[in-house]
Amino acid sequence: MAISPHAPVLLAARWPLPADASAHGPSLDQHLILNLWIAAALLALVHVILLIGLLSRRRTRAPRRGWVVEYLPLSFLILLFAGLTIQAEILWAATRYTGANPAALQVEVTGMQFAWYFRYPGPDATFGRTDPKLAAPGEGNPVGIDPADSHGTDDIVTSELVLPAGRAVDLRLNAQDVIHGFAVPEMRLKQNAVPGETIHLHFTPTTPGTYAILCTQLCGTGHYRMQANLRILPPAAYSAWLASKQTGATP
Ligand SMILES: [Cu+2]
Repeated sequence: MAISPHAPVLLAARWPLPADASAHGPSLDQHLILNLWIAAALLALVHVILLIGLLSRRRTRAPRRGWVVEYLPLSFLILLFAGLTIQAEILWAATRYTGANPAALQVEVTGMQFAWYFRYPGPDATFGRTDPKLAAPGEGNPVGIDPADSHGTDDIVTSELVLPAGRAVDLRLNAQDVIHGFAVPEMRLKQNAVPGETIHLHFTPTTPGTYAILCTQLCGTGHYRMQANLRILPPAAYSAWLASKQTGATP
């Protein structure tokens, strides 16, 4: 269910996109397919017009109503593509700027050469301060939590992203060294993680399962192995997972 089989793509009756497992995914897919149908229809139309032009007798005089064949179709195309672009921007912004849920689950995502780390704020619901100079993956502190900040003592850091199905999530993307690309095809999410910036990405996962988190920026020699798992659990299983992490975090 989670990962669609890609081998018989050419013969498959269904659209060969990865399974949709987020609330905003279907509207993005619909817009993509609408764009492809419009492009295919315009391609066919252009060839029909070209064929008519080739087969019809050549005119000896220039047509009087040039604007009908030039400016009218041009205006139509400008409006069509502007409309499609605006709709695409609205869909893009829905996971960045609009529709943020104040009650969303907060998780920090940190990309580094060549791994993803995920941090949950713990029972105090506040992330502790971090300092890249304190980052020490070998000592269990890959994101550099400052021990001097009491908010950080209950923070939970994991190498897999575990989220409950049906709840809004607000990811804050960071990068420690170079630009990494956070991408989960089944969630229809793709966003660069940039050093020195915190970029928010919000969405609601819907379908429990295990999905691959990829890095889509060529970030160094180990780029190919920069992957992590996203596990979407039913809410009760998520609560149990979080509780097990919290007891594990207490010294
Ligand atoms: Cu990377």
